[in-house]
Amino acid sequence: MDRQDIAKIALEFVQNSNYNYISKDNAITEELAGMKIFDEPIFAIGAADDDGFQLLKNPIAIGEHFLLPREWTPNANIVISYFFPFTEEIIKSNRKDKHWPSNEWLHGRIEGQNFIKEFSMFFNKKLNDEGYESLIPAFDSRFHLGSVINDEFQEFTSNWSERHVAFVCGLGTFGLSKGLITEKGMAGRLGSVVTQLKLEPDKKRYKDVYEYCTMCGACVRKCPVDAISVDTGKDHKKCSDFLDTTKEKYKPRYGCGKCQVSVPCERRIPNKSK
Ligand code: B12
Ligand code: SF4
Ligand code: SF4
Repeated sequence: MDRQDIAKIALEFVQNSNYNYISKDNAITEELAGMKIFDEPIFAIGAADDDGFQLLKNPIAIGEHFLLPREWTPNANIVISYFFPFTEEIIKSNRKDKHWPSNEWLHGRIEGQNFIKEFSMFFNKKLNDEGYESLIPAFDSRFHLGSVINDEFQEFTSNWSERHVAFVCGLGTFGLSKGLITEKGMAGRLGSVVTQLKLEPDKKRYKDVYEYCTMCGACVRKCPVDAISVDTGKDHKKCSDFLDTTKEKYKPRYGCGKCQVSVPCERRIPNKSK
């Protein structure tokens, strides 16, 4: 399997899989039946022994609880990180109301994440079938949210952070809002597979953690609960509390993502020269 094969597998899945389309039974309103969730993804490949992964064990970045690719699967050679951008329909819909998420965005959060799971499992099986040991950390039984750091339980962390992994693989950099900015922007979802397959890792086009962000502050103004600040960064608790409020209103779904739409990094790397 080479890069072209990977791109082909993903393209076919995104175009043809039923998981990428809202079914009649799941649709929040009748008109949303058949809505497409994601466009064609982008990939980046990182070496399993890239020093960047080791750096994530530093508590400033993630912490000791972050598991290295070879702690997930000992014979890993590479990590394949992918970003699926939301379709224009989902993005456009969430630009309208300044406070509440659109129905389309709610589908993107819930059915979109289910798609990421199904794609990851499909891709992982292809790798296994070709004889490569591989694993999807985010859907492995050892994956966990939260961790005890310096005797205190930290809720907003995990032992496999997709954005940090994507950063090390070369997929993009963080933004002020803490979302990852990729060549196809920020509005979408991430996933990754750790595998024994051997491919040439990507060259990173950046050095700094926030290199793609212009610090324009548009996300600060978009956040309905003032969770983002140019001076102090992002308050995960405020954001999470608001997501809980949306959970009460839109049960069984939830979401927000206002900081990812109508912003210069929505669908691209913003232009720093402007
Ligand atoms: C917990 C969680 C949350 C929490 C807290 C977020 C958090 N900690 O980042 C809450 C509930 C608030 C949340 C909210 C949302 N989330 Co969320 N969430 C996660 C989850 C499950 C784990 C995140 C994690 O492990 N964080 C680890 C900690 C350490 O991250 P951090 O504090 O931000 O890290 C900082 C430090 O490391 C610092 N740093 C300091 N020194 C150094 C040095 C180096 C080298 C580096 C790299 C960094 C670094 O920089 C980082 C950024 O500031 C991931 C899925 C996953 N498995 O990754 C999704 C995920 C991050 N969420 C996602 C999304 C889309 C959302 C929402 C938009 C919800 C929605 N869909 O409506 C909001 C948006 C919030 C925002 N503005 O980014 C996407 C992000 C997509 C993207 N383009 O970035 C993810 C990746 C899910 C996915 N599969 O796609 N989320
Ligand atoms: S809206 Fe502006 S400040 Fe916020 S993450 Fe995007 S580029 Fe950075
Ligand atoms: S997801 Fe919503 S609440 Fe959280 S930071 Fe973005 S705009 Fe603010």
